[in-house]
Amino acid sequence: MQDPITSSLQSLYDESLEIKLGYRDRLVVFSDLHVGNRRRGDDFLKNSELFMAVLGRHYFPQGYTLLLNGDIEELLRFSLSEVEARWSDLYTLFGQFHDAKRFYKVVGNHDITLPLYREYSFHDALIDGLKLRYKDEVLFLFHGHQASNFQTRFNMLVGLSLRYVARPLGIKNYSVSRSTFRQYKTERRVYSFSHADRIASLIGHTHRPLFESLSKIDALRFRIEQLCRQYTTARAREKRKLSEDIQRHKTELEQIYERKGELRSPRSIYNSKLLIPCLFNSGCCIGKRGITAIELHEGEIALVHWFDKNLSQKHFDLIDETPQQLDGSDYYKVVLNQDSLDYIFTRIRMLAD
Ligand SMILES: [Mn+2]
Repeated sequence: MQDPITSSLQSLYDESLEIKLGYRDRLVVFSDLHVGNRRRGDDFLKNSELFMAVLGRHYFPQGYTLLLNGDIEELLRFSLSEVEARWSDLYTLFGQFHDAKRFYKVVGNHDITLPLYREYSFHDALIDGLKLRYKDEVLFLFHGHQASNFQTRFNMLVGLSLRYVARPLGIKNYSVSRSTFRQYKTERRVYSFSHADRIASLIGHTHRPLFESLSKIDALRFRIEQLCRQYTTARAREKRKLSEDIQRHKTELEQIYERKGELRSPRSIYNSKLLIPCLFNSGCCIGKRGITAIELHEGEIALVHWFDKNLSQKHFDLIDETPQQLDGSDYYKVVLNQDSLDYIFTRIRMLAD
């Protein structure tokens, strides 16, 4: 007997559109823009120039399909007409992808009313979820609020309090989805569902980037362990570099704990003995240090971070890659993590019980 949340995830999966993802197809996934009225209090404002440059000067000319994975318009705090009027430049960019038939827009809990607006420019692009078939495997994309009972049941109440209490007081988006405990519960449910169905899921909603089911804390711990293992068998001259890498990752991990407080820091989401790499999260576009996204191209999946050099010198690259500059601008991209889809699906098949 399935619990109500698992069965609602299953029907969402069954009812979602399925398309093929070929080796040559390129897809970029962003979620959680929370676009408002372009004034102080609009969470999107700070990264908006960066976001529009990245779409217009990188992903569009590079032939990417754009998938917006929910909570794009902040309709719990602003009206759609206000958002559309203030952000015509952003809508023009979306329109380029839409006209090129390279556009999907998944509905989230903060823009859940979009399908009611028949005159909405991208009405025909709205979906609840999307199944990407890569060879015989499926990568399932949806916003993620479906896995959180609090959100689904009390969305209207949250809307009222955000619009009538938070907005006049100038309180920014304090979405319940970001409370550590709810984040963790949502992630764990999607993880179990994906694990049981032998699929990989890609969500947003919690604003916490995940790659192969690992949060940044988990990924750092994992990496430190791997490096320590390598150290024991490394040659003398490699040992120095390894030891430096271990120290650097340790410092980074300690900084996260200091910032978040050890007890409050998100726990690992997997309770099985083996980690199944079946859960991905593109993060969000309203972060202090820039925006994160998931890219799919040439059979690979990558978690990337775009940032403005003037605002964020520090970029947390786990694979020591040199940042890629966006044609002469102050905007840079680092690949936080990357892996082949074949390898990910092989592990899902082999490791899931
Ligand atoms: Mn959400």
